[in-house]
Order: sequence, then structure tokens, then C-alpha cells
Amino acid sequence: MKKVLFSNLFLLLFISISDLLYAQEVSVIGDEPWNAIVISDLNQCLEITIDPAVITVSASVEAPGCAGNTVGSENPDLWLLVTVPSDGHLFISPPNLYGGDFGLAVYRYDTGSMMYNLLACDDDTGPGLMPLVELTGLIPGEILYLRYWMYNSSATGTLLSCASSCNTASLYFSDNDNDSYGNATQSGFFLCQSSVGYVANAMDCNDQDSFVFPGASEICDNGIDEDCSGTDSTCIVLGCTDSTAFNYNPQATNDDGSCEAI
Ligand SMILES: [Ca+2]
Ligand SMILES: [Ca+2]
Ligand SMILES: [Ca+2]
Ligand SMILES: [Ca+2]
Repeated sequence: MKKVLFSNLFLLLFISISDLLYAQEVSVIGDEPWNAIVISDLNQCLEITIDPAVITVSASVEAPGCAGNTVGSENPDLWLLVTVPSDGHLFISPPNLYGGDFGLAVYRYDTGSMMYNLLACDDDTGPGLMPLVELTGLIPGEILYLRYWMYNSSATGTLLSCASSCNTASLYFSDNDNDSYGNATQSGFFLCQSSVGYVANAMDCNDQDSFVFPGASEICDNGIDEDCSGTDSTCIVLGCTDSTAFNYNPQATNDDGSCEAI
């Protein structure tokens, strides 16, 4: 009885320690392929941050061998998973929005060998120093794994992972107030074609107000920057602006030529 109690206690302790270790292992989503971030909408870009302080070099899959991520010189990496669309076409092209030099590898998991098989690895085919991978003839509905890292860098990097089923996708931004200007605070979405509610610019400084956009009529001194110039405008007061003049008007912002010498 005593022996059973002791072994139960030991088992409990063992489970608690393993739970603790497991909890630490899964604490960062995307750190390993079995814990990959799920891309649920192919027409929407996903902002991801690779922070070497929390993201580790993947232990479960060998370095892919491009963009500085080679065996013996591995980079901390982040994993995403995507379901192949019905046309079997996957076009992955992160835009160069935040700078940085990234690499991308794409894998298919083989359940037989339990291995992640490398399908593609790219460094700079995309815009700037961004990778670009296009895969066709894939199996619709199959799951592929995307592995991102920063080229030989220990700095934190942010990128917009954009995967779609077309190769003419471009960056769009939400136009919530339908004034044809997109949300300036948004990272954008990669869409294959223009769609209602999205525009190809990010110039709207207030996407909740259709009277606010670049070029909108500015109402002076109302505390609102209608034309997205960065500031509210000051109302014009015509008068004499020459302080030495007899009829100097300290409120005047624009001289109307009426100044009379003392
Ligand atoms: Ca690169
Ligand atoms: Ca707008
Ligand atoms: Ca607006
Ligand atoms: Ca104003």
C-alpha cells in the first residue's frame, strides 16, 4: 500500500514536470511545424513577427538550404500552414512593406516517412529582398507548411505573409467608409482582384468618416483634419498684417493690402 502510494506520487510528480515542459514547448505558436499558425483565409495576408527572443531554430526539420538558412547555420523560424485551393495553385508573395530580408521554404508532410519534404526554398525572387514561391499542380485540399526566417539576422522582423491561388494578386486595403481611400493604418490584404470594400491605396487618415480623405473639403478651426494633411487648417482672416501700420490687425492671417502707414 505504501509502495503504491509512493509510486503514485512519483507518477504525479513526473506528469507535472512533463506538463510544465510541454507548456514551455508550445508557448510560442508557430515555433515548430506541428504547432504552425493556420492560414484560414487565402485572400487575407497575415502579419507575422519573427522574434529570436521567443522563436527558436526548429529542431524537428533540417535547415532548408537557402537564404542563409543552412545546416550548421540555422535561423530562428516561424511556421504557417495552408490548405491548397481547388485549382491546385499556390502563389506566396509577401510584399516588401516593413523592410528586412526574409527567406521562405514550403514543405509537404509525408505521413509514411513522417518527414517534412521540401518543395521549394526561396530568398529574393519577390519584391525587395522578399521571397516568392509559386507552386502549381498541387493536390486540392492538401496541407502545406510555410517556413519563414530572416536572412542571417538576430534582429526581430515583421512581414506580411500573403498566399493566394492567383499570381496576379496585389495589395488592397479596407475602405470602410466607401470614400475610395483605404485605411492608412492597415497592413493590407492580398487579393486576386478588386473587391467591394477594398481599394488599392492606403491614404485614408480616417476610414470611419466618408468626409475625411485626401483632397476633401477642409473646414478650418473645427479640430478635424478633413483633407488628411496632418493638421486642421486655420481660418483665413483678411486684414492688415503689418504691425507697424496704423490699422494693423493682430488677428489677420492674410494681408488684404489695406495697411496704412502711421
Ligand atoms: Ca530574402
Ligand atoms: Ca475610406
Ligand atoms: Ca475617410
Ligand atoms: Ca478641419
